[in-house]
Amino acid sequence: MSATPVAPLPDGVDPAWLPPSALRALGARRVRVSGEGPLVATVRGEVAAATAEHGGSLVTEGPVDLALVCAPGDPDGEAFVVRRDGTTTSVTATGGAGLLHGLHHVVRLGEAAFSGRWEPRRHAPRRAIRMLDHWDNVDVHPVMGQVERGYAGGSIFYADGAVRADLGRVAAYARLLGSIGINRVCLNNVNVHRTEARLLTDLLPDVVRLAGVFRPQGVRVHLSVSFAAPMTLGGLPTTDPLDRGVQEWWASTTAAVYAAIPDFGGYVVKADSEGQPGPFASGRDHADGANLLARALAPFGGTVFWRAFVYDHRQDWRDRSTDRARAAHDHFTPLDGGFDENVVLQVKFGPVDFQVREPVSPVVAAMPRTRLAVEFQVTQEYTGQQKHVCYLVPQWSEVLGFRPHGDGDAVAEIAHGVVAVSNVGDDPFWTGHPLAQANLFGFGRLAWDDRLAPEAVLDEWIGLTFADPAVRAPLHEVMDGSWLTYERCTAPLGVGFMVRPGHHYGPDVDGYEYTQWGTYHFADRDGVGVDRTRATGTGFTGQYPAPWRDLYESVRTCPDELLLFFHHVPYGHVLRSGTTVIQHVYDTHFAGHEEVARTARTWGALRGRVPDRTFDRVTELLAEQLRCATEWRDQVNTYFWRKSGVPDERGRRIW
Ligand code: GCW
Repeated sequence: MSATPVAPLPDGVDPAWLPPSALRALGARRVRVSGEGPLVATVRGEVAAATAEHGGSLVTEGPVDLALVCAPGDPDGEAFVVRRDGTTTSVTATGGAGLLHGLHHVVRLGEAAFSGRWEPRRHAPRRAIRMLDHWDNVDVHPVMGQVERGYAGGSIFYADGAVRADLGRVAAYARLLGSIGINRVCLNNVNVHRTEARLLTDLLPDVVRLAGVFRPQGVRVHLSVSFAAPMTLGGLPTTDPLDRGVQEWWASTTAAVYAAIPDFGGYVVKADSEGQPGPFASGRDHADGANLLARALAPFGGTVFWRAFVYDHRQDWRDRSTDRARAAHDHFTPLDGGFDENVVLQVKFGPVDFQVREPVSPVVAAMPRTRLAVEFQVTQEYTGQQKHVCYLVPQWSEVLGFRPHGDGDAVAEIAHGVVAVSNVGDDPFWTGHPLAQANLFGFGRLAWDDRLAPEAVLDEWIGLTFADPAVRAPLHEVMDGSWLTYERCTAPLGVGFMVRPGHHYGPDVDGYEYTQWGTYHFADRDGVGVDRTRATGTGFTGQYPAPWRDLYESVRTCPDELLLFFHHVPYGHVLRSGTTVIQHVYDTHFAGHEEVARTARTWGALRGRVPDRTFDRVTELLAEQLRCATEWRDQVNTYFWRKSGVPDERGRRIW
């Protein structure tokens, strides 16, 4: 009856949503854990620690309050059944992973797991692929730092040019991920630099150590690989996917990985994108490229996650015929049906780049014969960089619930997986902003079940994280609507960007307007927005099936929040809401600023109710958020007032 002790939290590190208090209800009970295997040992370790802390006991016989039973059946099963008979609650699963998920289900229920009568219920994840990608570099990159788009310090995996000797922090992270049902992690940046490429070869023994830390939590590890590796690491003269030597190199390299890590998950590839090498160099397409790696992985059950983020990043802003939003669909839909079974095409949720508001990528509906994963950013590159409160679960929930064909399946049902870029670093709070922990938690919960309501997910997070029930209502006030507040403060009506090029923080209305990146708003004295219609624009609306192709095409039916993504309209254009575009810009920026000010006041009342250092950190960051909201308000309003000459009808101060 083995038990794996719970990894101790390194000194000074915040317990996130698993402080000892979160396990109080379970820890006060008599609990039995039956079954064997590494994940059952993890469950037993959790129960041993919780009962030792809270006065209950881990027993092997006699009556119990909670029975956690790993029964014969599919050992890889992730589902569990929870029931209550008389005074005993039981969780039954056929696999260790299912039992671990069941344990954490009970933890989330708290006292409710041990009272009342309820019907037995089976819980199963809505999809098998629930993954976090880390954009961590081994070395500190001169421009991007150690974690690309990381806002929580350095990497928890790497330090001083190598995998850390002490993986205690990683063990604590793995436990957090296991508790929310994340089952795959990619360990390095999709932009694969020189040292990081070697994780696949001579640095592999260190990857073995990392895999060993994630395994007891049911998480398989992946590596981002460079498509050029046969040349850069293997010394071959080509990377051509149809070349025998290249195929053999990938086959033998991959076999060596599996010899060391039998449950290795597979590869993640960013190819022919933003300077990363890919199959285009040999005149091949992305199916050739993806299948090359898929065939190397297939004998071992591995998967290649091939990113669809392919576009021209050296565009001429004068060229109105190229539309970055079109790129993924243009490149990939002709290849539908050409990808091997173990390829997952990883598609960013929107057609451009993780903006606060974008339509759902048309690729999702257009590749029925390809396995797809939808990619989100938990890291807040464009949503406040973990300096601002921005609870993103409502955004992800909306995307996953979107029905590309009007009726029929939602994105959540079409996609085989959901993947997100992690927001974690070596910051004591894990995520820089303590409240950004809710995004990490929420991503896992939504990946498991996209039908969960964002407020309910937040409620779970609050209940686990904070011992004082009085914080619940104010925290909902601070967080529930924070994504929409963020949208009001920043680029209006789906037009996107308006951030400072490079670091992407703070307002800079024209920052990207004359760049090569393909992200423009086209504001002039008469109007603003990008014409992506079939009638007069780039034709992007035509990438959607009915009804959206027509709903987006017409200014009368296009949803307000996406109007400027699809249309260039005069400032006086009247939105479906009844206000003009220009007045909407003013109103939302004044409102967003006021909402941030109110948030700061609501938070201020929590002093003494949350841990002091959490209180202080959030308070400090809210001051920065308010400063930034002021800057956004004044720059955006002033910019559009100067362009349009239309005054605010309420006469508020514009500069
Ligand atoms: O959002 C953009 C980021 C890049 C990132 C790229 C990608 C890893 O600005 O930093 O590179 O997307 O998703 O590949």
